[in-house]
Amino acid sequence: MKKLLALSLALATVAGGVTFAGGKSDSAPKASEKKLITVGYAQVGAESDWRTANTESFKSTFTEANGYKLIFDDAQQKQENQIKAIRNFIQQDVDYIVVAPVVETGWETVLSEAKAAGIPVILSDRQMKLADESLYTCWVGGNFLKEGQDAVLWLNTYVEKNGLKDKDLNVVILQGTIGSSAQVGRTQGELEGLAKNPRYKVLAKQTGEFTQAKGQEVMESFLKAYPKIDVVFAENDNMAFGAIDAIKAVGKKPGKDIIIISFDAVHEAFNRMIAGEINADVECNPLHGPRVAEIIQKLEAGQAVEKIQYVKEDVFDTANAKEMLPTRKY
Ligand code: GYE
Repeated sequence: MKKLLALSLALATVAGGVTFAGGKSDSAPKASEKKLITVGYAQVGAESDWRTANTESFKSTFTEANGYKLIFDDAQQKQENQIKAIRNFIQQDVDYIVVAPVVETGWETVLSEAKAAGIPVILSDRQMKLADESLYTCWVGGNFLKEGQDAVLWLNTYVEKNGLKDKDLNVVILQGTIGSSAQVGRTQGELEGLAKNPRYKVLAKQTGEFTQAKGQEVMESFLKAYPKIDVVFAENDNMAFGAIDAIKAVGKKPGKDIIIISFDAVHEAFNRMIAGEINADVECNPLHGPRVAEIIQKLEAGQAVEKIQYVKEDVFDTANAKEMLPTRKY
């Protein structure tokens, strides 16, 4: 049998490189012999708990056992590094390029290069602003504008419930990386929502680069400049953690003297809500690895994919944090 198989295989090869498909157990390629799908992931950096969970989601999804070879690049929050990484992926002729773009603009040239090389580009997490939408296949991530709006809606309800309706409330905003779609959407949602109530006064907004250290630093300067701050919007949890330290350092109680509304809803933020230090947290789901894998599998099968795919997200607060924590995956 073996000899016969070998002979047919040789004939098939001579006949034109056709893969021999007879005799199931003998000839079917083993999982390890199948061609792996090579995916280059241009990641933003490692600036936050959210980002760590996102990286982990990609690394645990795009494994050899699952049929992938992942080339992972950490851009340390710099667009120029991401552009370099994408050029490297093109040079290595990867099958797919995935990008979580640091900022929204400035991608036309490098994406045109990927297009010319025939490599599909999938955007994940943050979006790009492009004149030519054909430069990427699709995008999957959170609805940042809605997140900003939801944060203000939560504040409106809180104000109503706690009899603060007739009080003027001074607000400061710790923004994410300026020009990132996560910052742009959240800030827009916050400002538009806050503008609807003349009792909300936005004292200042400044970037804390989505990091705990910078969030603390900016909050310290806000506390020095403004003696009465009532509400902080922190555009991610790590900046909220930094703000909490800054508030404690001036002898005030985070969550009580100053209302803190944050974004992401990572594990540690739930602990802080349980401790009463963060009042509310707008969820942003980082577990995009399996979502991107599903997109790639559809593309491999020649199926159409939706261009824009929003992930459903909730809002949590001190009232349900304890009950929800055990169900949280990041
Ligand atoms: O909120 C923040 C991270 O782009 C949604 O980036 C993401 C944001 C997330 O650094 O923690």
